[in-house]
Amino acid sequence: MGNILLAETRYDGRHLTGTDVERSVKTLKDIRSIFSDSEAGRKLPDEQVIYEVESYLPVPSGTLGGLFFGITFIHPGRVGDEYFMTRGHFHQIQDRAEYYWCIAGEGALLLMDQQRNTWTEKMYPGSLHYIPAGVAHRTANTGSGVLSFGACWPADAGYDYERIDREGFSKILVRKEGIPTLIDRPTR
Ligand code: PAN
Ligand code: ZN
Repeated sequence: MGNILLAETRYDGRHLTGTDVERSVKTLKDIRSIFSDSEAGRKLPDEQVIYEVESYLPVPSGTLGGLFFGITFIHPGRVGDEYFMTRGHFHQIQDRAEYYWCIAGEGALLLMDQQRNTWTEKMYPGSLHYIPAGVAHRTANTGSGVLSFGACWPADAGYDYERIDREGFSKILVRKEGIPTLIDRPTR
């Protein structure tokens, strides 16, 4: 191959591999409070894996003009009627957008703007999602297998998890008569 370098990090259409790939796992005990039905949450094991992320962060967090890349895998399941989902966040720097694309499984992308209007986009293999700047994002697995999706976002976007921990999304995604349905978040 002469002087053509081989990339050390690889994406085979399903997984990221290479020494620079970071992995994180979220179990129920890490995120129990994001689910509305706390009684149902208490009945499930602490170590229940909800989602895993493989990420490639080639520049330091905060680098202006840099890009991050990640694959998220959400396991199938529900806490009560609410589908397993990610914690969800606004970006710390509000005017930072992001791309998601669905690789496998079935799910929904929940989006919430600054006025707390919440809507969803269906995720299926091949679906592409542009998350506009200033919009909070969370994904839920509505299928019976693993939902996996890719993401690409600016390295300086940062994460504001606290606002979602404090205020939640205004709506939640639940299984109602077998169908994923967006309903107002019950007041606790
Ligand atoms: C994604 C998310 C990933 C996990 O890479 O970070 O799906 O979700 P939480 O970060 O909400 O736990 C992304 O949106 N990055 O900006
Ligand atoms: Zn994000």
